Amino acid sequence: MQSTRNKLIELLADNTDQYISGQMLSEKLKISRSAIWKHMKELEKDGYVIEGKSKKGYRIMSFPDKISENTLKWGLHTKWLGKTIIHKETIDSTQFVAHQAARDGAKHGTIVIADEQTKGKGRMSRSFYSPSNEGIWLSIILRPQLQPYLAAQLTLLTATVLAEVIKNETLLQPQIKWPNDILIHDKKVTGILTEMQAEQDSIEYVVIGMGINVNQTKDSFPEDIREKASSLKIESGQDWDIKNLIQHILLYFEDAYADYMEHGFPNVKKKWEEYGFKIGELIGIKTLQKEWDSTFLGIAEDGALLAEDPYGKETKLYSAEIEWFKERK
Ligand code: BT5
Repeated sequence: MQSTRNKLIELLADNTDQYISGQMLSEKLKISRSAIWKHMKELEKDGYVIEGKSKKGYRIMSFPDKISENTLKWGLHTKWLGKTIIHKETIDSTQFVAHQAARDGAKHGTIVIADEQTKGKGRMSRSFYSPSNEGIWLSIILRPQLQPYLAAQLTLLTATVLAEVIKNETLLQPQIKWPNDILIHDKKVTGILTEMQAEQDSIEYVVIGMGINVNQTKDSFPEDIREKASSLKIESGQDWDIKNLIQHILLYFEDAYADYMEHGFPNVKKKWEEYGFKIGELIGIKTLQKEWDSTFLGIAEDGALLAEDPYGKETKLYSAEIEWFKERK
C-alpha cells in the first residue's frame, strides 16, 4: 500500500507549477493540516525544497539528488516502463530481487534499482562490482510475447539503448563488444545480463540487468579490473547525474522496445552495427569447445555473431566470448 508520504509527494509532484492548498491536501490524504505540516518538515529534512505560502499552499521547488522511487518518477516521461519502481539502498543483486518480484506477479515494466549491490552478478557466475552511489545497477522485468529463442535479441537491443544514451548525454563514443559489453576507449563501462523464465514456446518473464559505471574514479575499481574497466567520469572528466541518465535509459528503452515488437530485429541490427566493436577486424573467439582467430563479420539477421569457423567457412555463433589482441597481452 502506498504510504501517506508517497501520496503527498505524488500530489505535489503532479502540481509543480501551482500551489496546492493545505486544505485540499488534508482532504485528499484524510489527515489533519498539522499532520501535513509535519510531513512537509520531514520531506525538507530529506532534501526536498518546498515552498509554503500562506493563503496559497505548498509547491515543490526541487527534489533531492538521491535516488528513490519518488525522485526517479519525477520527470520520468515513460508510458509503462518504470511505473512500478522497487528501490533499495543496499541489495545483494537487483537480479535476485527482480526474479522474486516477477515470480510474485510484478507487472511488465517494473524496475528494480539499487544504490549498491553486494553480490552483483555477471554472466556464468562471474561477479559484477557495483559500489554505492557511483553507478547504475538496474533490472527491468518484461513479459514479452516472444519465442524464448529470441530473448537474446533483447540483450542486443539493450546494448544499443545504453550506447545511444551514453553517446547523446555525454558525447563520448561508446562501442558494443558482442554481445553485451559497452566499451569506451577499449575499456568496459557497462555490462548487461539477460535472464528469463520460459516454457518451451513462451516466455513467462525476462529480467534484463544492466550495470553502468558512472562516477567511479580509477582508484575506486578493484585491482583485478582496474586496467580493463572504466567509468563515464574517467572517460569524460566530469560527474554525471545518475537520476537523469536512468530516466533517459528508460525512455529510450521504451521506444526501442516498441519498435522491436512492431518491426522485429532489423532496426536493432542496424543500430548495433553502428556501434559494433571490431567489425571487419581480426578477433579471438572462445567457445566451450575451442578457441581460434577469425575476422568478425558482423551480426546475423537474428543477432548471432557472424565469423569464420577455424576452417574459414562463415558461421553463426550464439554463445561465445570474443577477445582482441590488446586484451590478450
Ligand atoms: C556482465 O557480465 O558484464 C553483466 C553484468 C550485469 C550487471 C548488472 S547490474 C544490475 C543487475 N544486477 C546484477 O546482479 N547484475 C546486473 P560478464 O560479461 O560476465 O562480465 C563480468 C566481468 O566483468 C567480471 O568477471 C569482471 O572481469 C568484469 N567486471 C566486474 N565488475 C565490473 C565493473 N563494474 N565494470 C567493468 N567490468 C567489470
